[in-house]
Amino acid sequence: MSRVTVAALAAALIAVGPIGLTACTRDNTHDQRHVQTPEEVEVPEETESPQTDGDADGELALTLDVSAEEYSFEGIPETLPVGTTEITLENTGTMPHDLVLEELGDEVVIPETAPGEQATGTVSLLQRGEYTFYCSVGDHRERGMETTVTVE
Ligand SMILES: [Cu+2]
Repeated sequence: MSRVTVAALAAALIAVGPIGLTACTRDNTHDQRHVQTPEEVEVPEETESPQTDGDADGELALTLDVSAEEYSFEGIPETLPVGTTEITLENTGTMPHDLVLEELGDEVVIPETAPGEQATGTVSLLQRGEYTFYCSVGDHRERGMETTVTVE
């Protein structure tokens, strides 16, 4: 082996060395980023999960058939269970009627339904207490189309 060959090999090794170290450093940096990213994503996912599996799309607690005429509702019981209740409103009167829940911001449970028609809607009563259903058409509520129920 001549001195020239040894010197060339040494130069080649020195030249390769830094490249190899640089490659390793870059890999480590990438590895750390890959490890951190899933952890940062998993935390919010775990906190969101309990919020999405509530009673929103759960099973119905009760199914009710209610009729409306001038000026009263029939078929709304004095008590309702906590949970989601499906209500089918049949308008047996001669004027349009709807069914609105005063609590929850006057939520429309059943939109205005014409005489002889029926419609179905759901209402989620997730807290115990007193709730008032009424008809928001004209002065129907003042004329007696309201019913208070207790959710328990
Ligand atoms: Cu009405």
